[in-house]
Amino acid sequence: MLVGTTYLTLALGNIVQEMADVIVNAANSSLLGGGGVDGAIHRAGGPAILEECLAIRHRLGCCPTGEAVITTAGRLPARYVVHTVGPVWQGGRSGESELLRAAYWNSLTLAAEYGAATIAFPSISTGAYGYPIEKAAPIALGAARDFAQEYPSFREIRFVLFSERDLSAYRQALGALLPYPQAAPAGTGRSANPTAG
Ligand code: AR6
Repeated sequence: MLVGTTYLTLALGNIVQEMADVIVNAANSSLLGGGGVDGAIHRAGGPAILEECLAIRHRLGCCPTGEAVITTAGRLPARYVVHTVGPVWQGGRSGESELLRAAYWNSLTLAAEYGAATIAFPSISTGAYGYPIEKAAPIALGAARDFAQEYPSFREIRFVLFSERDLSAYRQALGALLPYPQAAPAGTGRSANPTAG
């Protein structure tokens, strides 16, 4: 889907192999590494990434849920890794959706500040953190669409899914996503953008 000047795309693959200015890590608050995406990024990227994470911890402390920090990408093909912390799924009534959206939004903001034109996300929170992928996919794609609508920073925002099942959940969510703002009905002369008044 094209939103403004940004393509929102889906791919099946391993995030560590993505050619993009920025890849995003599904990290935890400690920034010390872990399993899943986090383990794969630190293994493939080498020790430079952890060293930079340690320096960030030293300077700023832990990374709260919903926020993001940035390091270089060590041996990975990307230029930078944005490390963000998604929420642990607790049933959906503990602010999980807002925190998940914030994780995407803050990652995009930080990557844009570093001049990235392409960014690749894994499906944050839907592994060890247990967020149901059918609920997470519309939030991920909605955040990307809204960011692309507001800022022309990215040429491509890519979602890299690790299984056919995950890809199909994102495909379904992308199909249901409305381009934003919607085209104004012919002849009304009014914008259908709800925030445009
Ligand atoms: N490339 C793309 N997607 C992947 C990859 C990969 N190499 N590996 C797994 N996935 P998770 P979370 C998918 O658990 O839920 C870590 O221990 C996976 O199938 O990596 O945010 C951290 O240190 C799933 O759909 O991240 C944290 O403690 C999605 O990526 C905690 O896990 C996210 O799975 C974060 O949990």
